[in-house]
Amino acid sequence: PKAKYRKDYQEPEFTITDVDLTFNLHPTETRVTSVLKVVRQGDHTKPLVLDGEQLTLLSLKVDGEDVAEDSYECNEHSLSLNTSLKAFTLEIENSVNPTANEALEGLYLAENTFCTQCEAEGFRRITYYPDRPDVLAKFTTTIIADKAEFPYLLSNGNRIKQLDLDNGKHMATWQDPFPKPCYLFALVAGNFDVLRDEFTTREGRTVDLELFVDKGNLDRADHAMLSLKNAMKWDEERFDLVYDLDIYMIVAVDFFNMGAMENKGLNVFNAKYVLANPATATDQDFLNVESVIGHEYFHNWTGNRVTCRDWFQLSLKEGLTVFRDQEFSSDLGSRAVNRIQDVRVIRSHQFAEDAGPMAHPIRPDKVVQMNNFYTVTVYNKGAEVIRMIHTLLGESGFQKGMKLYFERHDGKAVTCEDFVQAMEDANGEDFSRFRHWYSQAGTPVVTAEQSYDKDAKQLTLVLKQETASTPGQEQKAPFHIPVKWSAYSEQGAELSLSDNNLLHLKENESTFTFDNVVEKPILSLFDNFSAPVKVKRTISDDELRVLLAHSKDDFSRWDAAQSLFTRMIEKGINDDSAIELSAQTIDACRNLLQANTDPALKALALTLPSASTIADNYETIPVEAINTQLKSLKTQLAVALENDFSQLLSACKSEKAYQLVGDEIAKRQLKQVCLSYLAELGDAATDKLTEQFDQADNLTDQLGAMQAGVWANHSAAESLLNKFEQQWRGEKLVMDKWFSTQALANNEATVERVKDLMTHPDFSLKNPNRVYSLLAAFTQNQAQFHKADGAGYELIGSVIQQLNTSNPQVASRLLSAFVSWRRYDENRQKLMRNQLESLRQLPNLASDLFEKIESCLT
Ligand code: BAL
Ligand code: ZN
Repeated sequence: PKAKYRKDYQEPEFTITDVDLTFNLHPTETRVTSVLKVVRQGDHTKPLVLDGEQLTLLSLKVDGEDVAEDSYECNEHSLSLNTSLKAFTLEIENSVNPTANEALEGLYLAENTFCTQCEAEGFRRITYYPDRPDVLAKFTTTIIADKAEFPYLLSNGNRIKQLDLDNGKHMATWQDPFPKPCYLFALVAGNFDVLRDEFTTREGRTVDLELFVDKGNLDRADHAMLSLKNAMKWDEERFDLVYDLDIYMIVAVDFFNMGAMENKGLNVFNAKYVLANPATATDQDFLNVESVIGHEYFHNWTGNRVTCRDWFQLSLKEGLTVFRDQEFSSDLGSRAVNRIQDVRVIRSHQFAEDAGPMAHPIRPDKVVQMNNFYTVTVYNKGAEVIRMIHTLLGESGFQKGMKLYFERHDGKAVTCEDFVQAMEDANGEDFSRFRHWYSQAGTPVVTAEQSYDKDAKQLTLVLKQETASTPGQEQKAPFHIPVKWSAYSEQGAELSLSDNNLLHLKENESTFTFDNVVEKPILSLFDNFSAPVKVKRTISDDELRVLLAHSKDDFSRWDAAQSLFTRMIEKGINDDSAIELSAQTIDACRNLLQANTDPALKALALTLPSASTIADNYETIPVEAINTQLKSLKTQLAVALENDFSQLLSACKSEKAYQLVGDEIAKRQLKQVCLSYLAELGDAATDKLTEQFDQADNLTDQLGAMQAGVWANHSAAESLLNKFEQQWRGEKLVMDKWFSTQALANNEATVERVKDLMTHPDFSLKNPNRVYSLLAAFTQNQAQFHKADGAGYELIGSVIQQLNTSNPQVASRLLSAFVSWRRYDENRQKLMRNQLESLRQLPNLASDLFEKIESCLT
C-alpha cells in the first residue's frame, strides 16, 4: 500500500455532472448500471481513470457504442478509458456480491437488509467512479428488488417514481437535486417498521420525516424522532440553517462499522444510536442518540452543502460538526456536564493519540488508509480547534464567519484553509499563528508561573508553551493558545483583576502583568478547558480546594477535584506507598457531596480519573501501580465517606416512575457514583446492589447496580450477571452492555471470561457492535488487557488476525490498543511487539493494519 500526501493534491481531470444508477438487487450478484455524463476539465489528453474495487465489469459504452477492448484497461483498482472526447456519456455495467461483503463498505447484505456505506472510499466497491469528494454530481437512482422481501427501496433525495414489476418485483426511482460527492450516496432495501412525522421549517415548508427500524422496534423510535425535530429547530435558531429537501429519512441497521452516516436525505444509523426506551437504553444512550442524530443532521450543511475538497480536509466537516453537536447537546441539556464529558474524551484518548506513533494534525499530511483517520484527533481535537475560534471571536463573530463561509462555498468542495479564511475575513482577524493548530500534531504543555509583589500590588504570570516532536514533525512553532481565567481570594471570593478574562499566549513564552492587585489571588487557568493543552503549574492543595469549592467555572471545579485525586495517585505511585487520605481531602469531598450543586457535577467530580488519563503522565506506564493506587484511593474514599454516600444514595432515589429529564438524570448519575463507592465495602453493600437491580424500572439503574457489583468484584456480581442475562438474552443492544461490563471487570479471570463470552450465542465476530462491546471494551481495561503474562495481547492479536480479511476497519480499531507499545515496560514491550510482528507477516495484510503496524514498528 502506498501513502498519499496532502501536498500532492491535483484538481480532477474529468468531472461528472449527472449520474444515473440502476440497481438490480440480488444477494450474490447485484447488477449495477451507471450512466455518467463526463466532462473533461481543461486542455489535456489524459485517459479517464475511474476507481473500482471488487467489481466485475460486464460492459462499457461511450455515447451508446461498445468500447473496443484496446481502448480501456481494467485492473484490481481502476478502470482507464482512452478517449479524446471532451464530453461524453459513459455507460458502465458491473456486478457486485453483497453477501460476501463482510467489510461493510460499499453495498452489503446483512440480516436481509441491503445497505451501503460509502464514506470514505466505499463507492468504488459499488461501481467504477471518480471516488473523490471534489467531484460533485446530481444522482438519480433506480432500485429493483423483490417486493415481498424488500418492500422499502430507499435512496437520496425525492422519490419520483415507484411501480410494481413482473415476477413479484418492484422498483423505485429517487432523484437528488443537490450535486454531491459519491461518498454521500446511499441505498437501502429492506422490510421495516416506519415511524412517520413531519417538521415545518421556519419558512413554512413541510418536511416529511421517516424513521425506519427493524420490525417490532417502533416502541424504541420516539426519542430519535424527537431528537431529529429538536435538531432541525435548533439549527434554524442558533445557526440560521434551514433544511433543504422535502423528506428526511433515517434507517437504523444492526450491522454498521461506524456510529452513523450523513448521506444526503437518507442517514444510515447504527441501531444503537436510534433505538431507545427506558427499559432497554440508559440515560447515556438517550443522550447519545440525541447527539448523534443531531450530528448527522447538522452535516446537511456542514459536510453536504459544503463538503471537503479531499480527505485530508476531513476535519473541515467533522471538527465543525462535532462542535455543533456539542453545542446542541449543551443548549438542550447541561452545558457543564457536556463540557466535562468532552474534555474527558480528549484527556483519556486524544492526548494518548497525540503522543503515539500515529499522531497526526487535525488536518493530516499523509494517509495510507483513510479509514484510519476517523480519529479522536480529527473529530474531537478538531472540535476543540473550532471551539477556540469560537472563544476568540465570540458567538456573534463566529456566526458572522459561518455566514460568510456559506456565502462563499455553498455547493462546493473546500479546504480547512477556506474555513479559517472566512472566519478571519468576516471579523478582520489575523489567524496566521492560530493555523498551526491545523498543521501541527502534538499536545502543547503550558507551564504557568505566577508571582505576586505585595508592595507593588502587582501580579505577574509567565506562561510558556512547549510541544514535543511527533512523527515527521521535529520542531514545533508556537500555537496561538487562548487562556480563559478567573481569580479568587483565599476565602473563595471572585477577584476582578482585569475587565478581560482571556489571555492570548502566542509565543513560546509570554509575561502578563496585572496592576492594583490588592491581595494574592488564586488563579483558575484554562477555565472551560479553553485550549486542548496540558497544564503544569505550582498550585497548592489548599488552593485547589478553594477552586473546587468556589470557582465560578464548573469545568474548573471539576478539574480541581481531578487534580487533587491525580496528585494523590501519583504520589502513591512515585513513593511506592499507600495513599494517605488527608482530613482536608475528606472534608473537601464531603463538602462537595453536601453542597447545593448540580448532582451530576458532584457525580463527575467524585469519579476518579481514568487509568488512561493517569497513564498519560508517564513516559513508561506503570500498569500495576496505577491499578493498585486507583483501587486503594477508591476504597479509602468509600470507607471515609460511607455515611455520606449511603445518605445520598437514599436521597437520590426517586419516588416517581422513570423520567428522562435533566434533574432525574443527574440524580441517577449521582446515585450510581455513590453505589459504586459503596460496592467497594463488600457485604455491607449486597442489599443495596440487589435491591436497586431488582426494583429498577429502567436500564440505567439496573445496569448501574450490575456494573457497580462487577467492577468492585463484589460477591453479588455473578448473581446479578446471571439475572441480567436471563432477562435480556437475545436483546442484542442490551446484551452488548452485559458483554462490556464483564470485559471491563478488573480481575484476574477477565481474559478467560472474555474468551468464553466469544462463544456466547449472542456474540458474533461479524457484527461490529459485538466486537466493540466485548473486545474493544476489553482493550480499555488497562490492568487486564496489559496483564503481564501477555494473555490479553494474545487474545486481541488473534482476533485482529481473523478480522484482517473479513473486516479490516474493525480490525484496525482493535489494533489501536497496540500502537503505543513503546510506552510500556520491557516485558510488555516484547509481548506487544511480538503480536505486531506476527500480524505484519500476514499474507494479504489489510492496508488499514499495514499503516498502523509500520508506523509503530519503524
Ligand atoms: N461521516 C462519518 C460519520 C460521521 O462523522 O457523521
Ligand atoms: Zn460526522
